[in-house]
Amino acid sequence: MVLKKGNTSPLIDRPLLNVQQVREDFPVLAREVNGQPLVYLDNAASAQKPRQVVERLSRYYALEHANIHRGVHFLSQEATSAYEAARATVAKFINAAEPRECIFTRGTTEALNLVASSWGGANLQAGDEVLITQMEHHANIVPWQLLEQSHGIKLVVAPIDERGQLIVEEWEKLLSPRTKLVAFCHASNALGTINPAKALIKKAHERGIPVLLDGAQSSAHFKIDVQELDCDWFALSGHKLFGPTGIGVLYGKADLLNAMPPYQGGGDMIEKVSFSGTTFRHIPERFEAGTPHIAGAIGLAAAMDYIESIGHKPIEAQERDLLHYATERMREIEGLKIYGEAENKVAVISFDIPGIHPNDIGTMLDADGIAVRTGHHCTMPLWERFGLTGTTRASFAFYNTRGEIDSFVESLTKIKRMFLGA
Ligand code: 7TS
Repeated sequence: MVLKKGNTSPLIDRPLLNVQQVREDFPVLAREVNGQPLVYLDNAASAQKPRQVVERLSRYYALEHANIHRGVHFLSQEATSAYEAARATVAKFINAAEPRECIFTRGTTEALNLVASSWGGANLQAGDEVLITQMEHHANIVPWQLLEQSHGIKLVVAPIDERGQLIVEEWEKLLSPRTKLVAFCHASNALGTINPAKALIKKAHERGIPVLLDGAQSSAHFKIDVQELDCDWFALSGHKLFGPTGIGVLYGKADLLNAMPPYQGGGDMIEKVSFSGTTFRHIPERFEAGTPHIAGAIGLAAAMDYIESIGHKPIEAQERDLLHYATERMREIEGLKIYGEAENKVAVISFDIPGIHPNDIGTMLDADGIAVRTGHHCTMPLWERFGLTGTTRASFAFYNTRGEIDSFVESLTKIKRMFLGA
């Protein structure tokens, strides 16, 4: 997704996505909010759900539910098959070599914490360094800070430039013999920046350093191929992928995961338990203690099937068009400053209008039925870098339209006039 300044023309190679037809799959998009048609531009926080996902969840709960991996009866076996089929769908979606490399978690946050707690807890010692970037979500900062407290490790932060891009040379200089792990977001939730993951992973691997990729914002926008990326771990959240909340995935290379100690103890993850000691199962069960979010996993697979049925190429083309169009239209508003002008971006636009608080912008947009996020977007240190406390953020999905962007820009123009005159 290359954003070229000044290019608003429709892309010639744009594959057809019938947006109006796709919108029919999302009942919420037909709602009115505050007497206006809903314009949902908060997709980076959480995306809406198509009927196909809602109906799959409903069918599971209405007809197919039982606990998994433990019943000899029909329903338990049926639910187990559906849960394990969901794992296979996830593996295919991200091109994992094997389904067992995909661990179901509560979401990206739990996936990142799992690596920090299990792998980090076992492998990191005082003085070891974890290298992240300035654009990380709190979920890829705080787990490492907990290890600073418990293990005396050091969190090292690579800088970004004015346009919101990682300064790769500086990042590379920070790789040292003390660096034991590299972790970064594939795409930034606050700036939209897509990091050059494959190249960074290669550089880290040349030094024998494993890499954890936070895919919360990339996995909904473009095709993920964990084998091609060669990342050691990859985290994603179902709810950002048009799937249910409370479900996510930690992908990890099989040998690496099997060498990690359990993260939580309980049912399903054990081989044999006695009061004198317990042995643990291999992946994936090793990291799925207790009754998992069965419906969530099945719903996530339905969401991935839905995305595949539309196709990554049409989705990317539609989002690229929305990003170009929105960027150009927003630049018409004098004084509005966009934060995050990386050459390679997902369809996320953070902006500030000096003199108007983001919360006021968000509240006024809401009055016009337009949903955006305001504040720090869980990237407080990033905004410190830009001397701000937060921004307003519009984030797009393939079901958004140019017409919605026009309404958004019209509303912004009105808000600016009300607060600042002219
Ligand atoms: N990493 C990134 C890059 C994210 O954008 C988010 C959530 C997370 C991790 C955590 O994901 P979770 O599903 O476990 O919560 N980002 C946002 C956001 O931008 N607005 O709300 C949540």
